[in-house]
Amino acid sequence: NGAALDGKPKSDPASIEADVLQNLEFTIGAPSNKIPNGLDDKTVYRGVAASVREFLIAAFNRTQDYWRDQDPKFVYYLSAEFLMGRSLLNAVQNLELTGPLSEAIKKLGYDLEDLVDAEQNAALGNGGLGRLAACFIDSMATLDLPGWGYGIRYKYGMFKQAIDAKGYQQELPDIWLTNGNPWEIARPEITYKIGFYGTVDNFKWSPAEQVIAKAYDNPIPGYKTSTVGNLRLWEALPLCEFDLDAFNEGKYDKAVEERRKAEDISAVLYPNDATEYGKELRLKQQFFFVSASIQDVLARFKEKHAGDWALLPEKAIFQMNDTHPTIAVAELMRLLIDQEGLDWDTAWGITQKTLAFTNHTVMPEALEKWPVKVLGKLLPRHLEIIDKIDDIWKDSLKEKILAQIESEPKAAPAKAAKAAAKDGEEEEAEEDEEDPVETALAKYGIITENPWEKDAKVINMAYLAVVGSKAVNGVAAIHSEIIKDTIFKDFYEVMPEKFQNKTNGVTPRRWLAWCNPKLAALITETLGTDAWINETTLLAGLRQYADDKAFQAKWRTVKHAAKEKLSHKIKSLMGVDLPTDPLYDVQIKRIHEYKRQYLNILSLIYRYHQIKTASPEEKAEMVPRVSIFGGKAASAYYAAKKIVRLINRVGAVVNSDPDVGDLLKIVFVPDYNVDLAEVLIPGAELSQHISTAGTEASGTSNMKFAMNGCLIIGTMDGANIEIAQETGKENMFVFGMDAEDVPVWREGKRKEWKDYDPRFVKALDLIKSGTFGETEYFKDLVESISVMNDSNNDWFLVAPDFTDYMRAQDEVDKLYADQDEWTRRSILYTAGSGFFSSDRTIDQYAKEIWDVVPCKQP
Ligand code: 26Q
Repeated sequence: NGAALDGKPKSDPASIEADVLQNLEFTIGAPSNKIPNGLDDKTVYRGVAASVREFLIAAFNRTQDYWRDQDPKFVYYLSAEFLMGRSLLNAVQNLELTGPLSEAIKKLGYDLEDLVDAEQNAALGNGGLGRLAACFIDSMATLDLPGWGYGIRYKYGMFKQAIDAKGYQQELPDIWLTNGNPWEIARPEITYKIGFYGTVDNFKWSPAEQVIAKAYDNPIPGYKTSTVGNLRLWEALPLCEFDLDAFNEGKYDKAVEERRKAEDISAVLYPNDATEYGKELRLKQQFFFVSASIQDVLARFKEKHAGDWALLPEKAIFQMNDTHPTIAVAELMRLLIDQEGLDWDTAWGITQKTLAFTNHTVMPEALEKWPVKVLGKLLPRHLEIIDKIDDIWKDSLKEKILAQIESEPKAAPAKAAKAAAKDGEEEEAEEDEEDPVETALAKYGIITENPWEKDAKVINMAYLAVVGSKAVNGVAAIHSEIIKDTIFKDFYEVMPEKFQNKTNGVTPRRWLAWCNPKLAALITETLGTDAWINETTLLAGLRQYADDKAFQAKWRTVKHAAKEKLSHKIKSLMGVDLPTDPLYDVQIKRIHEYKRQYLNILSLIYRYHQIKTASPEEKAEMVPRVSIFGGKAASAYYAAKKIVRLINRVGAVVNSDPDVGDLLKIVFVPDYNVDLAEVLIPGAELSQHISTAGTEASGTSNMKFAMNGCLIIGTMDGANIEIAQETGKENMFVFGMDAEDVPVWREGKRKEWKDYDPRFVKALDLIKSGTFGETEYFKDLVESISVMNDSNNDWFLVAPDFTDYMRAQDEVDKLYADQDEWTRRSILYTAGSGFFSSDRTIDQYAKEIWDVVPCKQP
């Protein structure tokens, strides 16, 4: 681009066109006789991406130079997952290059939209937590906050899902780097050594194995700012490329063995969004990226402030995204003590000011607990450190506990008095008896007995994170309350000041402005400004038009166009024709029992039965519906896989039944991912967020749907509650037990309950009697929600919530028949969604936890 004398490429269409041609020829190496007209979209995409990359890098370099020079406090977002999706359109829009770039591309004989579709989707995450990290770094850049994301450059991301002819989920590897990745900058000069295994002698760790972590930087452009942040991802490489001796001896396998072992660490994302514990490779991954990231930060800190470690908490804060990076507590301690020579107390004081922790789940089985044996073998020095943290932590509570025991004479009778009493006389006599203080302290233990295995201790990583952090937060108001009452109750009681809420948010750029350009244009036209893209609270200005019939008509036209786009997408992916007049009902998220896709499909089975038994008059009254599902089941999660199959089987039967016609269509979109979400969400009119109350920490797609004017049917769970507050609870189809009812039900009421809804029974009967085939296969799935059979069944309350769910669905149908009222509510959803911008979330993190302030180039 003849660039960059002033560090800024030229952005007029002609310069961009010339630059793309240049890149096609020299960066991509396309055959010159085929430039520009004889190339496929994939190749042209690469040429265009190479040009956009120049703009990104120019602004990236200026931002990073400025930050290096200004030396502000940085936040480092440590996350095992960043679910980025595609980058081209986002980069072009954020850099405000869309106009001239489209023109240049047109001149070359191509279309920007087609090129956007040629990009591979960067799926380095499972679902909500990974996508949240991606939204957060977008907002950090947009708010000019000095901050980097740190994670793993997985060679294979989230598996690709195919659905076979019988309706089974099939998992295929996600080979996303085959065409190269134009958005990353390899940094072969930035490497760190990461050790594993070995021994500890007098506090000195000698690892038996070492690998190299190599940095790749991914520039993250903000919107309406010149700030471009950074996502630094680590790749694992062998310390020694090649064992030449082994090679010379003819042992070729051995010669490459070390390479393979090292590369395994960053090879593949664990595709289970709940549990995968005890797997040493997973712990290796966690330590690998955490150690590289902290070493990197400390190295830069030392360059500026050699020796002045007390200053570290004023220059850096690490936000730990769930427990996945919580080995950071021990690693920061190790580096400060063993490498930098600090004493324990100084290091511990610094550590506790430099780390913060976000929890994303209350499901007990999803809380990471590492067997001491596994962690101690892989990271022996870290085990020592964790052990000492555990001791010191419990010691620090002793006085409090003693006081508590003394003040509750009934709870701990004679013993407490004795323990508090004078001398050692009794001690000997009592040797066999438990010390009441020790007993009371047990529940605070970071290292505890494994409830599932005798004599096998585990490290509770969430407890380690809570103790090592300056702040602990949940991700929605209700979730932040629940963690204080349940999993962290004891910790909350002794340090209430640490606990906070930070309700999640999503970037309004990707999730409204860029994915729904027609709606965005209508909003901008109506509000008279596009400032809402960064100031989403301005969306509230739409409220005054909610009753305006002319505006409603425009709103409907836009929604209809999005439904058409969605229908085309499904046609091209699955060959299925979807009519665009019915209500578009969407449930897209990971497949989980707690998310209750089962409840949705059961109600659809009953709907099918109703259609089959309806008179022509009754049929004429029915509200036609298209039901769309999408989501991946973890590969070893059998119940989830059966639900996927059930949805597909029901869809196959319903869609081919001539009695049904356009009254009901059920599709399961294979391989749900970020770029599909960008089409599904704008096209949806109703979305389902129907988790058992108290189980979904927040949910974030609910926010995306709300922004796009999609109504919600949902439980009072996670962020649904706050969305209802912002958009009007009367505008949401709320149903089901709430979080306080659920435990009461589980413990008592269910035992007497026999009031199955006859429609629920009918739906199950249809499965049992073979309407969808495979009765044997679906047998245990059916039994799992049959409360009567076993008091442990139906943990997620599908049966007792069914009746109220059906009531809410009836309301949906009724309201859809009144298009003006439906549209009015749709407008109110978008108008009320301003709070759910990740800019708001990140601003709160910055002010209330991180103490990081914007640093913008003049
Ligand atoms: C753990 C151990 C071993 C292997 C994998 C994992 C693992 C990986 C991913 C555990 C959990 C996850 C992802 C969890 C997740 O996505 N949680 C969601 O986070 C969202 C953002 O806060 C919330 O909105 C959702 O409610 C929550 O389910």
